[in-house]
Amino acid sequence: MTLEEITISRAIISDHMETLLDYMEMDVAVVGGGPSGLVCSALIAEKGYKVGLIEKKLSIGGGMWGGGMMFPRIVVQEEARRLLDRFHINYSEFSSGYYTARSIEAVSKLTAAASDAGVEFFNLTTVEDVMVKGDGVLSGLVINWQPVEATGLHVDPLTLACKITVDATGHDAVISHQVAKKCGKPEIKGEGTMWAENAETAVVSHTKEVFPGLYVCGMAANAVLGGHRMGPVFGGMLLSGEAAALQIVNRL
Ligand code: 48H
Ligand code: FE2
Repeated sequence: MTLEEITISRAIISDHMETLLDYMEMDVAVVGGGPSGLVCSALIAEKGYKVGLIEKKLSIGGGMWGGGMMFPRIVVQEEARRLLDRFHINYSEFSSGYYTARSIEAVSKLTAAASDAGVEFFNLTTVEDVMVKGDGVLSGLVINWQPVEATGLHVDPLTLACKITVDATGHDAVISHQVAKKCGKPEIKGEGTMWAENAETAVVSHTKEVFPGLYVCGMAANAVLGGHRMGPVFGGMLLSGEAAALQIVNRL
């Protein structure tokens, strides 16, 4: 067989362009491919919904790659151990109720699970604004290529429609801030100081719809609703992603 460059190029463009056109309308758009967004998108897609995960960076995984201060390990507490099992992430017990896992394995397995569940990934894509029309519901996302944002080029964006959006953009809670700026709500309470135990409980109870059509999960939930930070313990991120998925699946 001969390999033909133009066929290779056509294959890439045609395959992804078809996907992009298909995902101009989706059930759930999860913004941010960190641990909470990965769990959330995997568990919704697993139920058969059309889920797109939009991530501005080249790689999926958010802040989990780096573990704690670049030691590539995460800690997961007893309450979330079942999710490590659920996603086949290996771990060992450090002391009673504290488990350590390798951050690279954790990211890879969550990404593989989301992919297997049918999540479509749109990396290098930044959500720069939201669509909210007369009914006051967030019904779409305004997207652009990340290099356009990074280089400051004046290139107008495109828009896609989604029934539900999940702000899983981490500490910056980018989508919630943008909605608050343009629509006057939700109120952004801001993230608190380091207080792991409190933060880990709060991140799950803060996982909710904060504006019609917009849910927050992961660190964004604590940033919007005023929770503390927890450092490199990741149980709360996994549990928050799961909590968001359960609420959204119930609603769809
Ligand atoms: C597309 C975007 C945009 C945008 C941002 O930070 P993350 O890992 O988020 P979580 O909440 O799943 O996990 C938080 C965890 O990593 C963490 O930081 C913890 C536990 N910290 C505790 C502490 O004390 O510090 O991932 C968010 C993702 C990133 O990959 C961003 O690139 C992406 O969202 N993102 N994607 N469009 N506008 N903004
Ligand atoms: Fe963090």
